[in-house]
Amino acid sequence: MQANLLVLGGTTEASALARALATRGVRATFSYAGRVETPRPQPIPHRVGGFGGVAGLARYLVEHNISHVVDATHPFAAQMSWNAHHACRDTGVPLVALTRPPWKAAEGDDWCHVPDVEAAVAALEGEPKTVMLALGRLHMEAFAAQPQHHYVLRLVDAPKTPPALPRYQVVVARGPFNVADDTALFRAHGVELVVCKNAGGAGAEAKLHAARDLGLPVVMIDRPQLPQRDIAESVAAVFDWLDQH
Ligand code: 3Y8
Ligand code: NAP
Repeated sequence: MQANLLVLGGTTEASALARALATRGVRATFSYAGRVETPRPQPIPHRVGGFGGVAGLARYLVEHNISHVVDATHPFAAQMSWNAHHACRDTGVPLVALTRPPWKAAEGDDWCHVPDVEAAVAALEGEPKTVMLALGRLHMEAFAAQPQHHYVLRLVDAPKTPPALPRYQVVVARGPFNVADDTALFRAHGVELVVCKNAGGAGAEAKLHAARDLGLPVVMIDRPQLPQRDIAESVAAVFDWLDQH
């Protein structure tokens, strides 16, 4: 069967895969949820928006004659990953996840691991601090439960409505980020603590090096539960998997 891939994107690795697929002339469609105003353009055809749950995705796979699905979404895009797992099981379309290993604390790191955003909020109990929330837009409102802090919010797009936090500063920026800029950012705002997700990958890890260099503690949110599926940890491994399926 002629390959016709669906790539569930939104990460650095997904974009690297799209470039490799374009170079090799493999037929593929790149999929965005439509979460940000101007998602990065891709060198292959793309679509934007949800599929309509498991049933909507299964219908899309059949109607578009998709031969393989590569789930290259962010490790915290758990709903999408579970939907892809179920839709591929229901339709028999082979599925592989292109993912990156979780970050591990190294010498000089001061991390406090928490299971989810709620636990990260609870971990901020205590004296007012300047806190870097490197979580994007979806979870920042939860931190209104700890109003004593001054929050530095890094967002991809300027917020349409002011965040419901008493004291904050918005920094509009999209990654991948680098250590020098993140170190300068933390210094400029007098950041004393960093809250982030264990995204893994190179596009978001600069803040961890900056935190280590500045001796800042990190509240690290561990990954959500993801389905059991084939895993590829590099673009090359995806092509090896495709050769076998
Ligand atoms: C829409 C599409 C690429 C992909 C680049 C990666 C790296 C830079 C670092 C910090 C952490 C955060 C956030 C982050 C990073 C990469 C990658 C990554 C973290 C874009 C993109 C889309 C999104 C969605 C966005 C979320 C938000 C999360 C910001 C494109 C730029 C915090 C995750 O405003 C919103 O609603 C933003 C929503 C989901 C998490 C959240 O809950 O707010 N990503 N990010 C995708 C879609 O529509 O399908 O324009 O590139 C992609 C990237 N963001 O090809 O170069 O590979 O992870 N994205 C986190 O890691 O915690 C920022 O600030 O230090
Ligand atoms: P999510 O919570 O797992 O998914 C919620 C719903 O959004 C899904 O059920 C699906 O809607 C739709 N969706 C998600 N990803 C999609 C995609 N790539 N293509 C089409 N529809 C998609 O997802 P999320 O955490 O909001 O992430 C959304 C996007 O941002 C993903 O592309 C992800 O890779 C990227 N991203 C997320 C994070 C993060 O921290 N969560 C970080 C970096 C990048 P239907 O059920 O209607 O199909």
